[in-house]
Amino acid sequence: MDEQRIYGALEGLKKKQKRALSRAISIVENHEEGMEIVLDYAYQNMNDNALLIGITGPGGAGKSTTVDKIIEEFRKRDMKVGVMAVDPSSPYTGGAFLGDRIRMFKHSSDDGVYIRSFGSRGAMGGISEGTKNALYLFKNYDFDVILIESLGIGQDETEITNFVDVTVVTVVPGFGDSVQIAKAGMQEIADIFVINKADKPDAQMYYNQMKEQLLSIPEEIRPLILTTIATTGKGIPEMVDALIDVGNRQITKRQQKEEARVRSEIRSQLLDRLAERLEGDVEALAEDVLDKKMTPFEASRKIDAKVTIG
Ligand SMILES: Nc1nc2c(ncn2[C@@H]2O[C@H](COP(=O)(O)OP(=O)(O)O)[C@@H](O)[C@H]2O)c(=O)[nH]1
Ligand SMILES: [Mg+2]
Repeated sequence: MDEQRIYGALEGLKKKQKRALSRAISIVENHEEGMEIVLDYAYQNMNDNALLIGITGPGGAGKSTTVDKIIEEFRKRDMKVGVMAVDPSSPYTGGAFLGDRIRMFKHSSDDGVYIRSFGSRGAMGGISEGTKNALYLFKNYDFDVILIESLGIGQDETEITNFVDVTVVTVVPGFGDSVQIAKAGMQEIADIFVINKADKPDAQMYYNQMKEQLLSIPEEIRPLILTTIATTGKGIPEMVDALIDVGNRQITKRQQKEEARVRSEIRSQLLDRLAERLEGDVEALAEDVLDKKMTPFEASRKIDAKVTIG
């Protein structure tokens, strides 16, 4: 274990140095030796100060453009912003699309903004293990807002709602019809629908359709619908007002969300560990199953028995 690297990162986290945050995220993302030390520390020391906002929706809807503009708006209000950009198609080593790179560069001289890009590494949409862990690291800092941009158009993203206070679903005029949106379960996860690209001619019609569709949802839990033109910034101050407003109301749900999260968190960590530890047995017995010496059921019972004995 590179102790210098691990303890250096911890020291830097304590001092809230951004460089240390980048390093700690790399340690965790790359499963470097000593990552448990970093994660245990981060979990024990995280604070609950930041408003957590998830922005999800289909690729090309304008999520990154919106994030860029809401960073500026939060900065005008003197709020510090951390951004996690999660995109399965972006390269895994902290890389980013060219557009994201330019956006990140733009804010790189601002000490009140930290942006990090994540590939979601095998996870289907939603957020991966590495990203969840990185969120604990972000929560060691003094951000007033943490934004998580993730790619998604359906059930896979329901998970994100348990990690954030406010879930925004960004769509564009013409994206699916309202029935498709309902089918994808987006109404259940969205606290706010943002119809971006409101400069498109069919935007008003789309807005009306969506409004109509959402009428079937009881008013207390009905998602807001906002319209934006992210490229020009139209609607962005109103969107930030809504994020803060809805966010402050939803903070009361944190306890409930944590209860849902902790169990699935332990479970997924455990399954990862077991899968890693038992990979050799799976490989070995797979050969036996292929050679018809045993059924897959016997193979799993055999491995199960081994785990039980410890
Ligand atoms: N016409 C129009 N184009 C937009 C708007 N917002 C974003 N775009 C463009 O849509 C494309 C995809 O934007 P991006 O933010 O990368 O989408 P993401 O994949 O959801 O993050 C880019 O070419 C943007 O310039 C908008 O409000 N109107
Ligand atoms: Mg994007």
